[in-house]
Amino acid sequence: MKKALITGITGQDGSYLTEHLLDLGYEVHGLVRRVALEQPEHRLSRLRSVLSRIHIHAANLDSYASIFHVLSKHEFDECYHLAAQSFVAESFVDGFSTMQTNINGTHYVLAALREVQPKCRFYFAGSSEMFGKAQAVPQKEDTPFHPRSPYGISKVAGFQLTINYREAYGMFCCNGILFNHESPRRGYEFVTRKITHGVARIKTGLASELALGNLEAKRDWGHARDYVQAMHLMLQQPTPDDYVIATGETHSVREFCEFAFAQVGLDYRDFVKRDEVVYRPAEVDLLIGDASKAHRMLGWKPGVGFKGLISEMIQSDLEMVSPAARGELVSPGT
Ligand code: G4F
Repeated sequence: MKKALITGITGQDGSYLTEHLLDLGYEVHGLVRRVALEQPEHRLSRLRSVLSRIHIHAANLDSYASIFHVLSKHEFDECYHLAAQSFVAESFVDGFSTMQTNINGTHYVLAALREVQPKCRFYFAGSSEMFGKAQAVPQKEDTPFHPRSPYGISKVAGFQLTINYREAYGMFCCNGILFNHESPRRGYEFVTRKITHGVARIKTGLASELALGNLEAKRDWGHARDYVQAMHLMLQQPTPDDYVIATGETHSVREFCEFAFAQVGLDYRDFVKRDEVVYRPAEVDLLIGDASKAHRMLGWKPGVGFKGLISEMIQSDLEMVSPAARGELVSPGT
């Protein structure tokens, strides 16, 4: 039985990856901050259905010693490094801790692996934010990076560290360059969930408006459940490499709103208000990925499209805010 370690196991991607690996027969271990163990109801909620089948260890990405301690006690075949400060807007507020967690945390995991189990295969959660002010459309593996936020810069550093450990020490290290991926498990601070949860609250009378920032930004949005499968496939290849994971379709935040509100028979223009506060000092205007290398080499393809993703998120949020609101969707998406 293969053993995998997931940092960031409590998040959206960590929870879907855990389920995927358990389905494949893996023994799954996860690193969580000690505070998560003190508040399991809240902090481990995405793992509720699998908690009895996985192994949780307390460790902190700010502490090399705590990571080393776990890695020296258990041997792993694969390590998925997903933990990060992943909210781009927050990285403008506190760039220092974003850098600390995302760069040093990645370096600590790589250095500890090299020290105690250099044969363990390593996956780094790179991001399309690294393309930032995109130098080509669509973006693929050889598109130059031009990050536009402390978060994007921290991910470029993690990406380069991963390549450096591969080249310098011969370790099996892969970068996934994942474009935006969402689901009903997405945090409420990200725009997709903010919209679908907002739509559900408005539809059920719990709110009357939704305040958003830049509606013209365009993103390539896929389903997180599809994207974790690509992470796993990268670590099953004969040689380590880097892959763009994306749907190849782009939509504006405005289009997301339009479709999401229409799903419950509403017009977004009647409810969406402008909020200056959530505009960013530097924006990433257009992201659209070319995942043809992943199609070719990994046999990976996204399963859920833009409309299907939004439908699933709206349905889930309707059920969450009001169980009586089941079946409110105007028409299922594709
Ligand atoms: O949902 P977002 O906060 O995601 P963003 O910044 O694209 O980052 C996400 O995807 C990356 C992959 O490319 C990940 F690496 C990263 O960790 C994260 O998962 O914002 C999307 C867009 C932005 O252009 C933002 O300005 O939506 C715009 N937006 C407009 N109004 C808003 C809002 N974003 C948020 N969070 N909240 C708003 O009210």
